[in-house]
Amino acid sequence: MDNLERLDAWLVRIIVGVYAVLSLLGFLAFVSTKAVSLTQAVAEAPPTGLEEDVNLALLENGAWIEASSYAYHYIHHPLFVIDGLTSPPSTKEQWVPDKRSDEAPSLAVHLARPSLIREVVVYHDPRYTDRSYILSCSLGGEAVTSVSGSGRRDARETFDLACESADEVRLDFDWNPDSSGGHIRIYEIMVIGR
Ligand SMILES: [Ca+2]
Repeated sequence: MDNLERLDAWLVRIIVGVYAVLSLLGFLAFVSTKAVSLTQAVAEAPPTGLEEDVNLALLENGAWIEASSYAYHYIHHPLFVIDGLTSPPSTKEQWVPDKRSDEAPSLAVHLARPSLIREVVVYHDPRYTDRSYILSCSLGGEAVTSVSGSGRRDARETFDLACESADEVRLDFDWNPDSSGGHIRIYEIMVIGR
């Protein structure tokens, strides 16, 4: 009987030990994951020869997103920046990079076709103030024009970013995620052109 009890005790120890090791491995896999996001175009490009400027950075205008990361456990997906809502009903609906894993956050809005860009508008969550970024437009992956974030704390930042032909607008951040200002929270990016 004693031998049987000892065997049971060892079995319990082995099962608990294996469970603990698997839990630790699962936890390490979770915290080391970097949620890169690459979306697909779900709409057609606007026609060429438009008579008026439009917001080209919209899901419904064929735009798509490439983000270095997002805070996936809080569901701050980058698609929120091209959904057309600049003041959404929930603060969930903003892009936030993943502080745990992303040392150099970037967000690219790919346009459905090369376009004339006159202006870019960035809508920040005004509760947070990080503006340490370079905003650029590119064609075929080559930067055409770049400007720096204003450093002001306005919720709405406007850039006269004249690009004759570009198919991408991107923000590259230089951040310290542990600083008091190290919060990147963006509701929307508008790319005005035709
Ligand atoms: Ca939005």
